[in-house]
Amino acid sequence: MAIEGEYEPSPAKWVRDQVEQFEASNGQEANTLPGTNDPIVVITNRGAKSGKVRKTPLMRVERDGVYVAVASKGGAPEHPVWYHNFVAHPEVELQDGAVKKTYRAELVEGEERADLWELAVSTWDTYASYQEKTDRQIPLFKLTPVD
Ligand code: F42
Repeated sequence: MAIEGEYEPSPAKWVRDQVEQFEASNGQEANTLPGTNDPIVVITNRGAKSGKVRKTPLMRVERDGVYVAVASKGGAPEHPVWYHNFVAHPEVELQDGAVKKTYRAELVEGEERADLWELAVSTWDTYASYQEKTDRQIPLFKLTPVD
């Protein structure tokens, strides 16, 4: 189901610009982390408190059609705000290139988390240094397609 309502762009300019260029080109431009060849996806989510539509670019971590959203926020001491949005409203939309689908986001723990963390770090090894920078355990959401 499409996530509709008032769209509130990110207050961070580089993030806002990335989403704007990604969407304007149907995912053909601005589809990597700026200055790198590392692919990103854009996840539309709903604000936990405001109910507004938010769009969050994240690194593309994928296996067999399942994606992983890594709440790293550059190794900051606190979770990114979108973490709370995903918990409150687990139905999200993920755009990978030109393809946009609905997914259910679920926090993973234990062995499943360990497996998906390995996938995340083998996809983008900077996540490992972000984990070293912070005392919190970086949360991982598994995103499974909703038919
Ligand atoms: N961040 C990651 O954590 N992991 C990644 O892999 C990642 C990759 C990435 C690639 C490209 C790129 O452009 C950005 C990338 N980022 C990555 C950064 C990511 O897109 C986010 O900007 C970052 O994680 C910070 O997330 P944030 O949700 O804390 O964003 C802040 C800047 C933000 O938008 N804050 C809003 C604000 O107005 O201050 C709040 C937005 C919001 O959702 N508010 C909620 C609401 O109800 O509307 C309140 C929710 C609540 O309950 O508190």
